[in-house]
Amino acid sequence: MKANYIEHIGIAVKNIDKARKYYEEVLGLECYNIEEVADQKVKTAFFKVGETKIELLEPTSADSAVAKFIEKRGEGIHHIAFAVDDTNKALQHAENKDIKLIDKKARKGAEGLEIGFLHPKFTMGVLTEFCS
Ligand code: CMX
Repeated sequence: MKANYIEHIGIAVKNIDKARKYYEEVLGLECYNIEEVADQKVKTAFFKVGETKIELLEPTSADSAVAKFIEKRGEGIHHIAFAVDDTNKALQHAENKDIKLIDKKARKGAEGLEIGFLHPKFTMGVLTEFCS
């Protein structure tokens, strides 16, 4: 298993409409997709920066993982997602190395990707996502 590149960086924000102005007006990036991921209780906005994307995450419900994160830590970097060839194989590989999985199996995330998360307590505090 080898992570191919950073697919995206997830950033928790309170309000996408407000936050996107910084990415558009200061960094000159273009928002090419806004999508709600009902399963994760978030609204997402995507910007491309070279091969990598920035994913803004706004909670759509007070009990979403992102709402909890903002309440506890404030807005900021929420997770790093690595592109892998096969999310299920990458999850299995991590588990074999004693990393606790949040997702035992890949599931559908934004942009139709197969995604799976590793627990931040086992990855030096960085919530890590695999996607393929
Ligand atoms: N990065 C690093 N650490 C995090 C974290 C994050 N994003 N979110 C929570 N933690 C830490 C907490 O600070 C806490 O640490 P302490 O015990 O030292 O205080 C610990 O993990 C447990 O956190 P918690 O607040 O009690 O929250 P939960 O256990 O309920 O959930 C987590 C934490 C990571 C398991 C949960 O947020 C999760 O399942 N995340 C994966 C799904 C997700 O994040 N979806 C949103 C994005 C979806 C998308 O990109 O489409």
